[in-house]
Amino acid sequence: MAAKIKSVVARQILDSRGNPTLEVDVTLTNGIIGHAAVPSGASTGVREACELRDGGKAYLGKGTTKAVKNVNEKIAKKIVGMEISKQVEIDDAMINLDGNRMLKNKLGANAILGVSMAVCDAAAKDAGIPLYKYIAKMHGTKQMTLPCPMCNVINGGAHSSAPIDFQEFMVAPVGAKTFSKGLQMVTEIFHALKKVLKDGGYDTTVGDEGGFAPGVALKKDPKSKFGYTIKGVMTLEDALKALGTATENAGYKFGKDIKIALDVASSEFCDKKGANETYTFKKSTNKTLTSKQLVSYYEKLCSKFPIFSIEDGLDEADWAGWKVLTDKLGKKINLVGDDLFVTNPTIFNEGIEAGIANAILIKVNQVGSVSETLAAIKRAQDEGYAPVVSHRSGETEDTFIADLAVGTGAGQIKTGSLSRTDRVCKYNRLLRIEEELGKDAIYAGDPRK
Ligand code: 2PG
Ligand code: MG
Repeated sequence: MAAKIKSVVARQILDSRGNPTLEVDVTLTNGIIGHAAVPSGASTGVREACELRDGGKAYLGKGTTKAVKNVNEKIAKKIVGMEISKQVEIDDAMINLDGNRMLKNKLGANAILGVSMAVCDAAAKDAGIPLYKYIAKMHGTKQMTLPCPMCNVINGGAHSSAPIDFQEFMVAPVGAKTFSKGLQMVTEIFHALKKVLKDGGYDTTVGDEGGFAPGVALKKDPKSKFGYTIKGVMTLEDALKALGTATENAGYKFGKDIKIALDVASSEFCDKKGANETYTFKKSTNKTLTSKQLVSYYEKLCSKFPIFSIEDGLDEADWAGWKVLTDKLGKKINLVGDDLFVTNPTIFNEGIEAGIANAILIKVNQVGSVSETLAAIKRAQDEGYAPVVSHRSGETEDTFIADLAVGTGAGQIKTGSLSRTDRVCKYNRLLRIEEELGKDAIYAGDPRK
């Protein structure tokens, strides 16, 4: 018989942006301890489950001591004594205690999620198997795979000060034979890109997810009182060209070995929501486009560059625009709903009914529990939508999502660039899983094959 929960303890820690978050230890009657830490977003969907923050002065209002207290007092009282293998029952007990399944705003989705992931970790340890295998068992996965990584090497939008409105420019090693070879390819491209940017006069500081955040290119000018003048400003298409140059310089074929995924995160620059949406490139040209014009722009970009995936191409409320986008590009391109679906099985069902998008981003903290996350992935897999497991821009050293991607056989993961430990730790965990699986380590490869 599976062990029971003996104690649940949360504490406040810091995330990769220096904001508080919480981590949770779940201790079992047999002494096993499960552990988890909670991520946090910047470009959040309006229908995401609620992240409970303290408000007030400390930590600029972002403290999580109320969420910590909710775990240590209310949640612990409710779930101590429950059998650790009952993930769905434990998650449901917490959700019912909160009373709001969609928002989880009483206890906080961050409080519930921390416990839910720590429960999953403890249950895997209690079962004596690695986390990804435990998740595979719970999920009924027929074929575990090492996911194709989408590595965010240029950070724009809300994640950096770069004058580029799109949030993420990702390289994906679709032509690699194994995960580790793919990781090597994108890592070499990351370093080649640094040189391309430096040679172009751009600085090579990085944004929130460890990708470069190029702004203005400078050239030496002895006549200027600063010693430099501006040579150019990085545009969206410059960024895409730089990815191509870096790929070729690293010795790989752009469009064959490597393809591009974009997270436009368009809700961040949608001016008018609800009907007749317009979008203004506020960080760059200030140009305003209608949904239809933006869709035409994507068609143009896809004909010029090897783009295989576009996330949040239109605003979360612009469902009419999403229908146009899906009809125009859905056969050729992965159209990923992030803010659109917020990993919520109910909202996702509405989207499936409406025939919009063909892929869903999976973020554990958008919905706030492991069992609901697995339900969203299952629904996607049953409906032929591609699930893309994802980190948040605020991350910790927790690597749960690497195991989640392998265990569910999702096929794709996006977890940032090839720098900063909060990003790289997920890739490193995938390398260890690949080694552990040995000849059974199947690389998912090209998501559109
Ligand atoms: C996204 C994510 C992760 P954030 O929009 O997909 O890259 O960003 O966590 O800020 O929502
Ligand atoms: Mg996104």
